[in-house]
Amino acid sequence: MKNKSSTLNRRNFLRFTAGMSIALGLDSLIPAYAKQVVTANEPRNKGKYSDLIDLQIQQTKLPIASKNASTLTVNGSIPGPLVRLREGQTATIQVTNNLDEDTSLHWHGLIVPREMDGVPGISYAGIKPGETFTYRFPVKQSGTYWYHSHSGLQEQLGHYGPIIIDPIEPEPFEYDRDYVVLLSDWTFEDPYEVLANLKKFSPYYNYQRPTIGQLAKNLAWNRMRMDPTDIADVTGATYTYLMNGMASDANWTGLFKPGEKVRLRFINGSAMTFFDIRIPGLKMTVVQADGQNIMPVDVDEFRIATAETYDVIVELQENTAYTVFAETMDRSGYARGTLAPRQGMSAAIPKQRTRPIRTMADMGMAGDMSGMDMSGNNSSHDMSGMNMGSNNSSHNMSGMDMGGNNSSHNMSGMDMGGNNSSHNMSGMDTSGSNSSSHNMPGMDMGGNSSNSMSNNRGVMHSADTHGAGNSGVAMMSKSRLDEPGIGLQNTKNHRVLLYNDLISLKPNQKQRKPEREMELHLTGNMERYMWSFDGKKFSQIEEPMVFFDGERLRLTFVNDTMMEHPIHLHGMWMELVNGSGLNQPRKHTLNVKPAERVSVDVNVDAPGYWAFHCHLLYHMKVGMFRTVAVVDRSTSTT
Ligand SMILES: [Cu+2]
Repeated sequence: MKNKSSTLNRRNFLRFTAGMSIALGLDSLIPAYAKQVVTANEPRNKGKYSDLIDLQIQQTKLPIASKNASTLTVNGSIPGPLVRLREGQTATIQVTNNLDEDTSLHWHGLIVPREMDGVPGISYAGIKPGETFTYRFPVKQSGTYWYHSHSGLQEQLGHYGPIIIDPIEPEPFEYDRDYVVLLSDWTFEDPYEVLANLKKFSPYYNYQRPTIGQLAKNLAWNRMRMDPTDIADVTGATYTYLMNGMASDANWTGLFKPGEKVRLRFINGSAMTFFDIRIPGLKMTVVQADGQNIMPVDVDEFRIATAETYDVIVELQENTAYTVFAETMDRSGYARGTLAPRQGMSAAIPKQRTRPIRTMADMGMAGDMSGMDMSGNNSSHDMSGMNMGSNNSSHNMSGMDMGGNNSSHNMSGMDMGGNNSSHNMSGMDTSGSNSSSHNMPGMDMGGNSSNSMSNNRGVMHSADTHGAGNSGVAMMSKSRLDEPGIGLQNTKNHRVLLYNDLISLKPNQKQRKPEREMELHLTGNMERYMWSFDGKKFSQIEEPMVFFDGERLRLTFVNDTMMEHPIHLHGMWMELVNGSGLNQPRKHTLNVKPAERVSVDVNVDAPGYWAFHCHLLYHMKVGMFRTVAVVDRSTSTT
């Protein structure tokens, strides 16, 4: 059984001997949804649910982008097989470890008993070589989810796959067929080598950055440990981006009949990559986020953070092919597939857009100053009330070069620590941001509460900047739920999904005012490739974060860093506080933008220990991770 597929050159096999695989009996190795040409997911009709699902974790040699890859698979394919469950059933899933190291399997987004959550060291001891672990849990929800290893860097090697849970109640939308579209990133490098490269030199994979020489000359940038081209830590320089396990030239294709509605279940199963998804020529109606029904939103594009899922419905009227285009946030690559009425058709692949550049708002500069009138006739930007924190010297932005390649864009007149009231920023490159709509909304200049410019006041960072594990601290954080995210601003006549668009279809019965609030800072030192919470890596933490059983807890995340972090809480839902009243959407993974302040409410109802972490694999690995202990308040000593 082990390595059964090692001699199967999967993609070439498919490409050159299409159709023969069935005759040879090898077809069963490839999950139906991940075949090169698909007519629909495995059936969603009743009675098709296995009583026992068998998953084999094994080393497998597969071709990826026509090259041989040493992968770590579930049942011999990347992604692994579709785990299809039905709400209300009890799932029984056997996972066998055929590796010579420990493994594990976590059900991402599923609310399961703590000992079934699959996190080594927290839920259980992991699965030893040669062992089989049997997961058994009641299925209490429905929607699109995924599973992956929670051991080391195994996930990067292919240890992941999709989950669909069919609901008991009929769904509030209709479609004729559905497809899983699982996006991931593959590297031919050893993942530990990737991590070592990042630790040695964090911009290792940022081939688009300004040269070292340019940066070295610019001492201010060095002091700030910032680089405006830091969009992704790991890029197309090493990654091949996959759609259902296929590189773009293999062109995963989902078939449809003109006139049909097709549901696409997008899953971001990547280790480190944010994708921007569009299907030129089609509107997408987003109907679920993280497996939860939302009020339908028609969009042209949406960003999917690592570990999120979005379900969309598209209506295909024309007898023509459409490209499913998943461009990476840093524009260094893309995954691509096709929806077509017939096999072998394809549509144009869109031109890749230019790489975005971090803005003042991403750096937590006073509000978003990109909209400031830079024309020189405005001398009233008095920032004398701003508290820049205790480590003033690192926030000196003189000589700051926004473009990285244009020395005339500097802010040499800016003195953030002093009382200078004439901060002339003329010449500042606003990186193409809209110059009229962002005029410093509600900026709170040092705690003056009489400021009522808007309901989205920035909040200054306190003097405690969390030590050496946190550098280049965002001084001002604010809500960014109404922003589509970097690189997606100013898209005219092109609607991009916002977190503010996510409104739960049904009101939440258990919603009430939170009794307690915890503020947690997402912190990092990019230069040393340190990522943490409140400045402390997991290895520096002795006590878990304590949640009290039965409480409703507001968690407020403040991102002190210039990178996005998709934050994942195990065992309990996070309800996004986005102004939708009783219809706050439930999220298992929340993308927190640079310098963003965002809150979620949690009904704490799952006693025991749970993982809580950034879902960027290397961020988690180096320490952006915590254990949450849900304890009885009366027995707690804290
Ligand atoms: Cu992170």
